[in-house]
Amino acid sequence: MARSHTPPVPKQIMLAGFSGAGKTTFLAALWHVISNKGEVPNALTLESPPKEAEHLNALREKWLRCDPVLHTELTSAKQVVMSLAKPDGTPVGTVILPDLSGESFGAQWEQRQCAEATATMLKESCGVLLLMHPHQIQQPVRIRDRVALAATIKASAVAAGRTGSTGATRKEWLPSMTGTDVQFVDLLQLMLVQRGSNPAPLRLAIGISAWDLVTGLEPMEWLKNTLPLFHQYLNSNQDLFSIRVYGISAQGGDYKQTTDELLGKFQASERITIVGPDCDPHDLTAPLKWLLAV
Ligand SMILES: Nc1nc2c(ncn2[C@@H]2O[C@H](COP(=O)(O)OP(=O)(O)OP(=O)(O)O)[C@@H](O)[C@H]2O)c(=O)[nH]1
Ligand SMILES: [Mg+2]
Repeated sequence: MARSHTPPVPKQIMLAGFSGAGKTTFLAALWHVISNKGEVPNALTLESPPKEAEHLNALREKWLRCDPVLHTELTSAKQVVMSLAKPDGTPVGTVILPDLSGESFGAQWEQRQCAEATATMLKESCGVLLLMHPHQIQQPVRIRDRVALAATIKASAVAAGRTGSTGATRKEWLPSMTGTDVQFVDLLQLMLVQRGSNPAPLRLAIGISAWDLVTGLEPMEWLKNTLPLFHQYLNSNQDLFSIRVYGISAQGGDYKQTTDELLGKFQASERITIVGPDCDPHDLTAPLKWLLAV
């Protein structure tokens, strides 16, 4: 009797990050690398064209022209399903990469809400690529510093002989003002909740996007210096997370300053820079290979 053959379940990678983290730009450049077999040696390639090729081609056209991609609206989020192969043609499987709006991640912290589709995706993902933009980090303000500042203002008002109200209005605190550190820890805790009793550590690739804006640091050093609480959380939960940190420049530079230089590159993939473990310099598929364990 012939054995029934069940098709393999597509592997899913969650592409996560708050608004402006660089998710769509990453997808545009990734699509260029994946769909131009041989341009970047050792990169994963396409086994068969995806249904969303038109959307991805439109993103790549913008990327090739050095036009910034538009903010992804909540309603325009897309699932990108790609059948990938190793450079020698060995199939790696079907990979689902969602291009979600950063607002759907922000809402989890600000409104304590998680869309059912996002929760399902988290549950079914074999790994997460978490992107963060180095210029979009909100540092927490310490109460100690606030108190010291308030005392200085009061003392100078007294010295100047001013009494009563300074005329300043009190600004209402909003959850969105919370430090990025805290929001990332919360996001990871939510991911763990969605994974339920899965005993394997969650593979987490952290991508610091716009790496061209960072100078003189290794990606892990940047993470430790810039997001100490988040770094400490990852360090103390090594049984829950298996992590790798990458510096990723999917654009290659700030379009306002470097467009001529970027357009002048012999091959468009030379604009891309990625640094981290087991990375060829322009191979944006390196984090995917690690997340997929191929
Ligand atoms: N300098 C530089 N800027 C980048 C790079 N990648 C992305 N950016 C910029 O970062 C900003 C946000 O990029 P997006 O790709 O739209 O980010 P997103 O995560 O998709 O944002 P939402 O759709 O709002 O969730 C844009 O202004 C990009 O031009 C990079 O490699 N270098
Ligand atoms: Mg986007």
